[in-house]
Amino acid sequence: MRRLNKAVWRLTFLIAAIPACAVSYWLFGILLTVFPFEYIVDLNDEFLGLDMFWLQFIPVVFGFLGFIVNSLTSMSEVFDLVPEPSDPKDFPVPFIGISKGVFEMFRTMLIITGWMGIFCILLITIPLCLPGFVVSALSVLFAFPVLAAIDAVYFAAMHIAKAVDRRQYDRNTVCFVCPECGKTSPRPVYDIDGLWVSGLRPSAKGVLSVEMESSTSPCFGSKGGRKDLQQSCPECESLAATKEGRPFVVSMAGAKSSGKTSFVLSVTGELISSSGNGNASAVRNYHFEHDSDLLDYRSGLCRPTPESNWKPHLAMIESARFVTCRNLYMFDVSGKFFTGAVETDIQPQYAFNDAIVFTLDPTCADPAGVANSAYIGFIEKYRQFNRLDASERISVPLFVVVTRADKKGPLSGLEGKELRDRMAEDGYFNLVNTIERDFSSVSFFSCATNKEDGSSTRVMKRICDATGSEFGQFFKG
Ligand SMILES: Nc1nc2c(ncn2[C@@H]2O[C@H](COP(=O)(O)OP(=O)(O)OP(=O)(O)O)[C@@H](O)[C@H]2O)c(=O)[nH]1
Ligand SMILES: [Mg+2]
Repeated sequence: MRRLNKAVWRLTFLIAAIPACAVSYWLFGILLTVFPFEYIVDLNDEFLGLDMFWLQFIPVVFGFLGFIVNSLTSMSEVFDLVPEPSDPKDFPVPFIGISKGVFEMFRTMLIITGWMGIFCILLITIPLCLPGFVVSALSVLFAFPVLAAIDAVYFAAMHIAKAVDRRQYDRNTVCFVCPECGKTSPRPVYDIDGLWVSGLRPSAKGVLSVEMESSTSPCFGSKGGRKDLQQSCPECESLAATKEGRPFVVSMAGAKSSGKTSFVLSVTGELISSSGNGNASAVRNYHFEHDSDLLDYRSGLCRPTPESNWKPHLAMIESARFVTCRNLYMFDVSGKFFTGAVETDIQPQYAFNDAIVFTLDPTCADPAGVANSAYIGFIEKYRQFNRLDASERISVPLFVVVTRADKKGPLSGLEGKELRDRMAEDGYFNLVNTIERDFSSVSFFSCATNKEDGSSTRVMKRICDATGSEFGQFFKG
């Protein structure tokens, strides 16, 4: 940045000198015809014999060289000029240094002109210094439009960069989900130099800085440090090791032993082992205990989810395709939660989930009855939580996932409309009917959730695609 600032600074001198030289050339043509400069023409006619072009051109070259030597080389120190732009630590964006240095630069140019004028007073140096004086004086004049143009570029660039940054920030912080308490807030609280602040935006000092009580934390784009600032949940105040990024939230529902946890572990397990279908640089579980759950699951052990469970399964996806981390939240819950026997009904994700997965075990005793009562238990809580009455349709899409696809049965191998119709004919009529009345978008899938055979991730991809989420690319379809 320091180099860029310096380059733009020096370029300004050079750019201003170009029109100054052109006008000087024209001026020298006039000067050579008036007193006392005709003597130069006389001298030329007598001794040199150059034509008019060279007589006008040579002083321009002298003037230009004099101006450059004075303004850009170490000569500038002798004449008390300012050869460097302001400290780029204060002005991280290249043009800001120039913009803020307008007066410095103008002063510099005036001093150059002044020195040239002083030398001109000594008559003997007129042929050498007059061109320098003329070029310098004109460069001072031309520096103004050049600086105005640079400032215009700077302001336009600043505006665009700030708008992009603002948009990215709004988009990425529109929903912060706390990995600890599972509650959502519009954005996390950021730790800036020991001070907790709740909002950030690009500063007047530059798009690379945060404008708050501190101006030290860069925030712009992928190189920005905002997403790396320590964040905490405004609700429970616990520190969150997540990086800023729009999350994707899935709520699990379904009867006991219907395969909710298996589905979550199958999806997150494959997400991690396939590195987000090869599209992520790293994927990992946020909570360490979910790593051991995954190991158990892989060895064929999937314990019933305790009623007290409230921690979301959070898979953190880092990908060069996105400027910030992407977090997949899957809220698993005990099947008992839907029986009415459990009092704890704080399921904050119901307010902000992007999709709902309802698992159904077609191989248990009375599968339709079991699924039906679990669904009623779920929908009552969901409507109650969101204060929706029974006549209102829910716009969040619901995905019915029939598990145990590895076991032969009337529903195995079916999907979509075929599965839906078979279910409607095969004892699940009430369930299908109620679900379609409650939700405006319902899809039907079947998979073997006890394995990582790609069937769960295929469902997950369809879920992401159906909701228009960019998470779809992390799952094999
Ligand atoms: N064969 C087979 N077994 C499955 C499948 N899905 C789940 N299971 C088994 O069914 C049992 C219960 O699965 P879970 O995933 O724990 O069910 P759950 O819905 O989370 O149950 P709760 O947490 O008690 O509500 C586990 O032993 C799983 O291994 C499947 O697709 N095929
Ligand atoms: Mg479970």
